[in-house]
Amino acid sequence: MTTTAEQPPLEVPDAPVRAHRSARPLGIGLVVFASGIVVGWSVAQFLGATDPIGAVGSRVIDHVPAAVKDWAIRTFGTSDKVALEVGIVVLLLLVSFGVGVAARRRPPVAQGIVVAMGVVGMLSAKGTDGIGAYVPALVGTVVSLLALWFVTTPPVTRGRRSAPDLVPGLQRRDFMIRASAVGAATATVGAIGYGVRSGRVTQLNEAAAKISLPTPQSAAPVVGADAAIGHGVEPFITPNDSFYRIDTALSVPRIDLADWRLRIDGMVDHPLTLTFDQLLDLGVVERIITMCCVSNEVGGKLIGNARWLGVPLTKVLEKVGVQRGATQVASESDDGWTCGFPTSVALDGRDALIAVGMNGEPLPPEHGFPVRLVVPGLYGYVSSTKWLTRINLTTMEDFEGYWIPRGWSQLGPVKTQSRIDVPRTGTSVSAGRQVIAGVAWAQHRGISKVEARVDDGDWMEATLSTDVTDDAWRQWVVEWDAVPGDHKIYVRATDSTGVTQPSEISAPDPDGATGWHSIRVSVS
Ligand SMILES: Nc1nc2c(c(=O)[nH]1)N[C@H]1C(S)=C(S)[C@@H](COP(=O)(O)O)O[C@H]1N2
Ligand SMILES: [Mo]
Repeated sequence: MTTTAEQPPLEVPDAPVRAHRSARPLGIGLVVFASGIVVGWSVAQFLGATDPIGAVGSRVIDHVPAAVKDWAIRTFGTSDKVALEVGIVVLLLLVSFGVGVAARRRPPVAQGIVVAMGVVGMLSAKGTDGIGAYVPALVGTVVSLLALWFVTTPPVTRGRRSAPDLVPGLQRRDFMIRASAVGAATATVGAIGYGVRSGRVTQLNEAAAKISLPTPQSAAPVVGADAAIGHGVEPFITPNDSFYRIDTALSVPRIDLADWRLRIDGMVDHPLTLTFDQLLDLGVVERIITMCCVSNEVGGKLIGNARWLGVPLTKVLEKVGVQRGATQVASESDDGWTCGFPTSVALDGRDALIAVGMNGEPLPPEHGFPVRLVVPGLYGYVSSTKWLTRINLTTMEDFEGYWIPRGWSQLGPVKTQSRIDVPRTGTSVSAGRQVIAGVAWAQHRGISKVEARVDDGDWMEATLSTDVTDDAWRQWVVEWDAVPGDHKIYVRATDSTGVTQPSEISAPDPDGATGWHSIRVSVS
């Protein structure tokens, strides 16, 4: 049988009533939290401050045990932030339910939970925007408390009593009316906040797109048609919109160029602060550099190759005068992320760049607008700070970047790797002449040889795309006479120092994955 609120169940009271009970506390809790969160978020937009949910998310990202974060990147890849957001929503639903239950029985407990959540929001935003950082969560908490009071306080004059009370003395109908009113007010404030935010993002994006970057004093190497192997291998240059993205920022920092400064200090003779124009005045060069993430699994896609326009890091280091004993070039981003690498690497002649352009455009916001570091031959986690605001000369002992206390190696030279893009694993191909093709990389050493092997056959040496630069990957292709059956195909690369990739697969943690990539195909 079915029951409605107007027809209290008589025959089987237990089950349906419980269904009502569980729906209603959730309703109360949702109204209470949604109003506070949405209003808090909107206030943050008005103030240009960190929003409480974003702040909590960032704290979770920064304080979650390294193993959990590694697992999240492994499991969800570049969708790890979506996973976190889903997690936050699920958690809020649970807490909402708790508040709803408490509101019915012990109102002070419900108020206590709301205040506790507000305090978490305030503490999470601490240190981001001065005193203003606390305002959004504070306003949100007050709104949630008012909403709690409003939707759970019975009206003075009692109406007809036909349905079980939601909270002692409060009927479902009263609750629905009040919840709708709170909902409408919340939606209005939220829409205004959203409008403010979209307006600001559009304005910053337009300003960013408008900046004209100078012509490089030294151009990137020319990429001939022979650098393109084709056959469905990933292109030599990765377009900006398909370049992998890895960072700890829950929402992409949006930086106003007029406010941006780069500070170079620490163990230097003449600390320096540069505006964007002053940085560009030092002169830019363009270089093709492949960047990859240390979290990339064997065969993974956390790698991309771009033409980077930037000021040579050495120019800036010469200007400030690096002091003897300053063994580490540490750097810091607008969102508080840090990393560092040996000064000897910065000064060994490689094209480390303070980059402002990517593939002929200003850096996209996701990839560090307005300025980031790119260092050939080092994994991103030790070198390629996006939204760069500070370069700090220090020692290897005195400073550890973001990922180091989380269990990753302090040194992060890129390991030689190779990947099979064609055929795709798990697919079937027809017998006869087929190609096996992919990419291989050993940034700053260069790739000298790639070989592929079918089952336990002989290694077949691949044809390589033109050697454009040691700092970029190379595409490779092997022709293969495919015979019917199920096959396993392996690849291995040799770098220009003559070292061939080891076969054993090891996990990315702590300093980059090793091992031969392999795929399975069936030939018919
Ligand atoms: N500010 C900031 N910069 C950062 C990171 C970050 O989390 N925050 N992640 C680093 C890591 S681990 C990598 S692999 C590269 C990725 O750069 P991309 O997102 O442009 O591909 O950025 C690096 N720079
Ligand atoms: Mo990374």
